[in-house]
Amino acid sequence: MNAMDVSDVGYDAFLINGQRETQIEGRPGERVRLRLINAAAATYFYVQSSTGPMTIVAADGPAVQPVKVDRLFMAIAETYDVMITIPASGLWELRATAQDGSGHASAFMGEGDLHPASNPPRPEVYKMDEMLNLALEEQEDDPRASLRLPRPGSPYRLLRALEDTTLPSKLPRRKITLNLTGDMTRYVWSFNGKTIAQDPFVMIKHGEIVELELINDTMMHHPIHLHGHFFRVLSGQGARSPLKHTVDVPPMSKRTIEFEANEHHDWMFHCHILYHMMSGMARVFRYETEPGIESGQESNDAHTTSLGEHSHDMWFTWGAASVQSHMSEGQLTLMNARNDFLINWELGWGRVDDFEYEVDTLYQRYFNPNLQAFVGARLTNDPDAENRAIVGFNYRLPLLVWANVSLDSEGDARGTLAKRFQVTSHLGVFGEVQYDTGTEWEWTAGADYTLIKNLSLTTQYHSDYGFGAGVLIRF
Ligand SMILES: [Cu+2]
Repeated sequence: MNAMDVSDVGYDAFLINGQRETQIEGRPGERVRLRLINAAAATYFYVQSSTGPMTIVAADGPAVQPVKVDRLFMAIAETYDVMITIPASGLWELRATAQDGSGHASAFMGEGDLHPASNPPRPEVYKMDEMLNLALEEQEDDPRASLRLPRPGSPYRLLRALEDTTLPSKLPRRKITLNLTGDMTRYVWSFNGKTIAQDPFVMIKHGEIVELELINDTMMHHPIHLHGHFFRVLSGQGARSPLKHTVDVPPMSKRTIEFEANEHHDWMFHCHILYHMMSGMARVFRYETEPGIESGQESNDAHTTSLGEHSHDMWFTWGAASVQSHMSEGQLTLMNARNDFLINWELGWGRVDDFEYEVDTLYQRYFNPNLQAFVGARLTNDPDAENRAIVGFNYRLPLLVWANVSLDSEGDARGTLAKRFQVTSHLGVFGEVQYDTGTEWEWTAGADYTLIKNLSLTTQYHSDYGFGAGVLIRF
């Protein structure tokens, strides 16, 4: 997966009310109130209507002062009510385009000649400009600045509640900062670097105001959602700050929200990209025990007593294997947020008299994206080596060069430098050079071309096994 991917999951289709194309009731000339609900598991949408600007009249339920937008950026779990007028003649389109530009869903109104809606420009996945521009435009005095971008941000600065939403000033305040953290390569998402399993609870007290500062340290948007409370999104509307239950936090940006802690027990707080939530980007806001109120822990309500599937980091497996004319190499991994069980192999039969193998079976501890340490066994039939125990670490150097250093029970040391470079979205090149005090120098270099998600063509030169080609399978 590319580090700059816009979305995590590639989908075959996008749907409105279960269909790629749907017809909305409404007669020519009629004014229609549409309730847009982003019910996707992992997709932000840009919504545009060919009838012209849409008038937002409600956000996440509560009404807001009417405000017009040309293109509406909708985070997962957000809802907006918008007003549009169906023109006297013609077939008009409301289009929801996936943020990554991979497709759209359409709802049509009226009848006659088609007036299509448009897509925003596709994202430039290899450039940071888009994120940077959005972050900068959101700082402008003009609250519409970020909405004039071809790929606009959320319209929060335009959202104005109908009434004063100020919270009682006599209540005590608690300020909590949460950093949105994650590692797309490893696919672990968290708050403050910890998954919900590692750090489940944020303790709050009934009768206080909780101010939350959400700082996004990642390269993705995250739709952050709180159960059971409406929060005020503090984005320049003062006393009329809008009430929402979900807020988009753009890459390398921050949002401030506040709410009155007027409930009891436990409330889920999580990224609404469901794969992020399940990988750990979630917390439980837990009310401290109050006299006369059963605490969440003692309650019989299963919802509050147990973290359920969030109580442990999820395990998953993946692997990659090349089968080539001269050799095979690959890896099988069983992992959760911090732990890996790995089998790495390199088998060769080109240019050597006998089939050779080296297989590492390792337990690896993941400290951070730059550092992992491992211990395990190395099995080989190399005449210059024998089966042995090994211990070592991986360290990520600048320019994404990986260094791997290990020591083994026979007293040999090994150092490896490896680099992979993605030339285009399909073509990658890689190289690796290794020195072992026992078996000495070894190096390899090659290229692969991605055909489909699970299959690439690959070609590789190896200093022991020579040149060959074959396929690379990911599973
Ligand atoms: Cu997320």
